Amino acid sequence: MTQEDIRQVINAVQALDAKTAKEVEEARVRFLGKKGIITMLFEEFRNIPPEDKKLYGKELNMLKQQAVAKINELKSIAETNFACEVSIEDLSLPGFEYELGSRHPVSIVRQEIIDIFRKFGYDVAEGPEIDDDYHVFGALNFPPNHPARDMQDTFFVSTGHPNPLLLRTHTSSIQVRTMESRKPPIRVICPGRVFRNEAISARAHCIFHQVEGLYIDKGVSFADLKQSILLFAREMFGDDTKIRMRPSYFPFTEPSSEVDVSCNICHGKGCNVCKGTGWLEILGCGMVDPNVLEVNDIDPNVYSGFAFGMGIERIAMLKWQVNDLRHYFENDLRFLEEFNTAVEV
Ligand code: 2U9
Repeated sequence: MTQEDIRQVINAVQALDAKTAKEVEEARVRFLGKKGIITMLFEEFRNIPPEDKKLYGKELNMLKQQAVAKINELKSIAETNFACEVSIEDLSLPGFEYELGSRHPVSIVRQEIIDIFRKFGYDVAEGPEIDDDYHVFGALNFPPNHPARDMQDTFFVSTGHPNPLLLRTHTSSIQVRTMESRKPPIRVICPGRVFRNEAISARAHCIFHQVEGLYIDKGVSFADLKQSILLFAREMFGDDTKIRMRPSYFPFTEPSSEVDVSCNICHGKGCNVCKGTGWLEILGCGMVDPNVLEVNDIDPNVYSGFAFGMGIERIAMLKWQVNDLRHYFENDLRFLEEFNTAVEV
């Protein structure tokens, strides 16, 4: 290789002309490809005597930079030309495809739950994610030393005063705020993001989403609760769905119950998803504790009510048989694209 060889290649690069993307790619391969002219000159550089290496090295590097710049310039001109040609010369060609996003599975299930309860006459209410101890615990009959009020279970934003700020651990605080601003009858559904100080695993996360509901009126009974949950379960999981209620405990409801639906995969026979039981737990519920009504200025001798709460991720896991909660938070497109069919335009 001589300096004259390098100069000739520089001239050839400067004179390069390529109109289409294909021609540009051919030029790139000719000069910069694995066996391209410039690549070969770099190969020959190894045999240059040490005293000439500095001079040749500098010129070769400049040559490569010029070639890359030229190819990039030709490429962008070719792309612009192509776009102009297409729009001017052939209007019948199909348009460029836009990649449409899709709804997140949590949003899909959230909307399904809301739509069902809207049909039952419920309004939707939202509230702050950072709330105070009174709205999250105090007004809901949590005793002062309840473990949920501990730093290990709740993320506190401020401490050291009687009503500290914290990240809500459930959306019940929205129902409390609804009772402050409205008089019964109240029929409200409260979706939202909640926070609990939990180690992240396949079955638990420190952030998840809930939908809770509250119905208060004169003469609301446990039978109303049971029928409402049954109708919801049938709308959500199919007409032949059965429910069963197991006694439970929550500070804000008395009596309280956990609700299972019949497994819609094995129809009660027992499978992996229902762990052989034929039942899947979907929500908790109960009659609003009279203390809660009283604290919120509603006379428990006149009014009664029921409330329920469910985790959206849990329902979505059952619906699509997702076995790891973390998928919902990692934004991996391979997971999210599974829900592409649900796009509404
Ligand atoms: C008021 C009165 C009562 C809301 C309720 C549940 C039962 C419940 C859990 C389900 C799974 C939370 O996401 S989860 O971990 N919730 O079991 N929630 S009753 O009761 C209320 C709310 C507000 C004023």
